[in-house]
Amino acid sequence: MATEQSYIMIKPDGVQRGLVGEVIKRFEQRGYTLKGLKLMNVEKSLAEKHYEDLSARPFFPALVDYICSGPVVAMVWEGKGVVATGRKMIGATNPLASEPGTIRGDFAIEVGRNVIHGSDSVESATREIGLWFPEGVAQWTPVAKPWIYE
Ligand code: DAT
Ligand code: MG
Repeated sequence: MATEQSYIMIKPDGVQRGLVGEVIKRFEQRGYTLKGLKLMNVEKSLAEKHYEDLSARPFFPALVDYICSGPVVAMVWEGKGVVATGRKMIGATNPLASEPGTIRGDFAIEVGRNVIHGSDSVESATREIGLWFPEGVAQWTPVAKPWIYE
C-alpha cells in the first residue's frame, strides 16, 4: 500500500479559538497517523516561503500577517489518500462554500480566517513537510493499523 503524508496546519485563529483538539480528533478518528506535531510562532520568511505561489496576489501581505499573528499547530498526518481526503475533511477555501461536516464548514465564515491548512497534492506535501519539519518526523507504526487497513 502506497502511504502518503500531508502537511496539516491549524492556523492562529484555530489555535486562539480552541479548535486544536477538535481538528486532531477528526484526523485521528478517521484512522490517520500523527507523525509530526508542534506549536510554534511563525517567522515572516517561513510564511512567505510556504505561500510563495500566492506572492503576486493582492491578499498575500494580509495572509502572511495572519499566519504570523499567533502560534500555529504544524502537523504531519500519514495514511492512504491522506492528501485528498484531508482536503475533503477541511472543506473549500472559502468557508461559506464549505459543506457542513467539513472543518471549515463547521467552524469558519471568512476566507481570511479559515482555521486550517492542508497540502493540495503529494508534491506540495513533500515540499511543505520539508519546510516546516526540517528536523524530520517521528517514526512509529500504530498497533491499530491492521484494524484500519486490510
Ligand atoms: P487553500 O488554503 O484552500 O489551499 P489556497 O492555497 O488557494 O487555498 O490559498 C491559501 C490561503 O490564502 C487560503 O487558505 C486563504 C487565502 N486566500 C486564498 N484566496 C483568497 C482570496 N481570494 N482572498 C483572501 N484570502 C485568500
Ligand atoms: Mg493551498
